[in-house]
Amino acid sequence: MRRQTIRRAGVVTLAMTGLLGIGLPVQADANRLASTCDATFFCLYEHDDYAGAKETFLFTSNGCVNVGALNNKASSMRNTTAGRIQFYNSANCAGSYGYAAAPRSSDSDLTNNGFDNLTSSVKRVNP
Ligand SMILES: [Ca+2]
Ligand SMILES: [Ca+2]
Repeated sequence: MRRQTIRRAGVVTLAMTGLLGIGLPVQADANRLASTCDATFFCLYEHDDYAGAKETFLFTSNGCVNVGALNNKASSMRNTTAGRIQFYNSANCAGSYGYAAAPRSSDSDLTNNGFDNLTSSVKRVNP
């Protein structure tokens, strides 16, 4: 767990260094938005380390949402919500969930949780 945290910190540092190298403020803003998950959102990413396409979910209450473009493609996630997010292999949160993200947590690689490229729906529940 500690090792993962350190690795994540390294990724953030690299991303910030990359932004410093960009001269145009507008472009830097766009990159920063693309690489983060704004507060109260839940975000799935196509690749490890929050790379590739991103799908953003806004949960206004607890409930289930089917994954769209990233169905069976999500490889990392950020949960900035106060809720726990459960990951399902099937649509409509059918069956039992295969992975759960704690409130305000992130995971740069879902492979070690056995849930890489499987997520088809997500459900927010009380932590
Ligand atoms: Ca993937
Ligand atoms: Ca699936």
